[in-house]
Formats: sequence, structure tokens, C-alpha cells
Amino acid sequence: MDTSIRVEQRDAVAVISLNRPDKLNAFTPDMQRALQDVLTGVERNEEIRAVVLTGEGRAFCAGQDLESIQHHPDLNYGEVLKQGYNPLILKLTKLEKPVIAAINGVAAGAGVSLALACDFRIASERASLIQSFVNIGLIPDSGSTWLLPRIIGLTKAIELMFLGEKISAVDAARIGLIHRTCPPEQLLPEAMALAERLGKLPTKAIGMTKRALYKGLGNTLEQSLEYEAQLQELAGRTNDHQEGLRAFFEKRTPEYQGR
Ligand code: T3D
Repeated sequence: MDTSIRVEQRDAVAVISLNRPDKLNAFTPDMQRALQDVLTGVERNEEIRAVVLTGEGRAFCAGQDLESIQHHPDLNYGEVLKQGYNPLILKLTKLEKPVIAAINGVAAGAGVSLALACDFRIASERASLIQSFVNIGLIPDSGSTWLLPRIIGLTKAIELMFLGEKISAVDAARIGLIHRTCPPEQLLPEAMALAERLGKLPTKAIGMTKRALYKGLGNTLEQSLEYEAQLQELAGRTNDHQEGLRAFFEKRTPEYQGR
């Protein structure tokens, strides 16, 4: 049985852990498939309304397992990406539930891309991130070239990607690469508190907001206005919208069901 991914449901929150701590949670093909399967399960489970993604041990994720490619000079890296990482990144960005990366330690290569594809990034003060691709003669992949400049701007993205130097979590928070840092022992409690809060919000509206934001990145204003109108029509028909209106006029906190 593959144990490289662990998942635990805590009420409305799924906690997913990358679980190859002795290999800094570096990705193997089996692990990619296992994460893909777990995310599909999360997508289908209506009880789950928020996700925390973290790593076991001292690392978040060291990207591709370099041992698994070291002695395979004929390996087609393009296919590895198309079949493994790309669907994973798309799955995360299209998942219509909020996803929080709880970055417990170092994140490197595709491990950074994974965190970039999450909606929130909270890190331990001891964590660091490294666009390590250049250090082994590769280009940033798994969505990094698209996500990173949109998150921190081209100037900083170029610096991190060309130089391949580690950036501490504290500096990453300063440039907006992650949302915030916290003491290591507070990381999971803080990530869980945020996930529980997000899990009580109108999940359909949050999901459609995510969809509109990602689509908007490639749209004109006219297209975004049209898309917002389409999605608002759907949001306006949700039970949660009705509950939001009732709660407003009854002057109470809404109790959203995610429907
Ligand atoms: O087809 C394709 O492959 C294309 C797709 C590519 C996607 C990618 O992600 S490419 C980028 C792959 N990742 C890296 O290049 C990161 C390599 N690792 C590092 O740069 C550093 O290890 C870290 C910055 C992650 C951590 O540094 P540090 O100083 O905390 O630890 P360390 O001493 O370097 O590593 C500890 C051990 O983990 C060490 O093994 P040892 O000496 O104790 O037996 C090291 O070899 C191992 N390790 C670290 N990263 C990987 C790894 N083993 C396999 N794969 C790794 N990615």
C-alpha cells in the first residue's frame, strides 16, 4: 500500500500530508498519483469545505525525487510533467474549496510550485523556499513560471528563478510570496483555525470566486464582467445566499451549509 500521502478528515477540513519524511517528501510518480487520487476524493466529498496541505518531518517538499531520475538519461521530462505535475497543479487551482499550504520546512522545485497553487500559504518561521531548478540545469516548472510572477511580480521572480537561492519564510512573507509566518509549533493550529473559518463560509461562492480569479488572469475586463455575471447568477441561486440574506436582516451570524 502506498503511504506517501496521508489524509485525515477533521470535521469539514481535510488535512493532507506529504509523507516521505526521510526523502524530504520528494515526489515519486506513485506519490503524484496518490495525491491526485486524494484530491479527487476531496473534490467529490461535499462534507469537506477546506483543505490543509502540509509535509511530515523537516521539509514541506523537495520537488522531484532526484534519485528516481538520476540513472534514466532517456527519461522524457516533458512527459513527466504532462502526466504527473501538470494535472496536479490544475487540480489544486480548480478545486472549488479553499486550500491552505502549511509550509512546515523547506520547499524546493516543484514543492514550491505546489505551494503556489494553493490559495493560502502559511509557513513556519524556520521554513524556506527555493526555486532550485536552475541549480540542476532545469527550468522552473509545474506552473511556477505562470504563478510566481503573478504572485510576487516579474522582478523578484526573475531573481529567485535565475539565482536559485533559498529565501527564508520571513523574507518570503515580506515580498508577498507567502501570507504569513508563525512559530513552528503554531503552524498546524494556525492553519487549522484558518481552514475551520474558511470551512464555515459559503463554499460555493468561495469556489466560484476562485474560478473567476484564475479565469480573470487571462481575460479582458469585458470578459471578466461577463463571467462575473454568469457566476453571480449561479451564486444567487444557492441556499447559502438565501441564508446570508436572512441572517443579515435577522442581525445574526449566518450558518452556511456549503450549498
Ligand atoms: O522529470 C522531471 O524530473 C522534471 C520535473 C522536475 C520538477 C522538480 O521539482 S526539479 C527540482 C528537484 N528538486 C531539487 O532540485 C531540490 C534538491 N534539494 C535541495 O536543493 C536541498 O536538498 C534542499 C534545499 C531541498 C534542502 O537542503 P538541506 O541543506 O536542508 O538538506 P540536504 O542536506 O541538501 O538534503 C538532505 C537529504 O535529502 C540529502 O540526502 P543524504 O545526503 O542525507 O542522503 C539529499 O540528497 C536528499 N534530498 C534532498 N532533496 C532531494 C533529495 N533526495 C532526492 N530528491 C530530492 N529532490
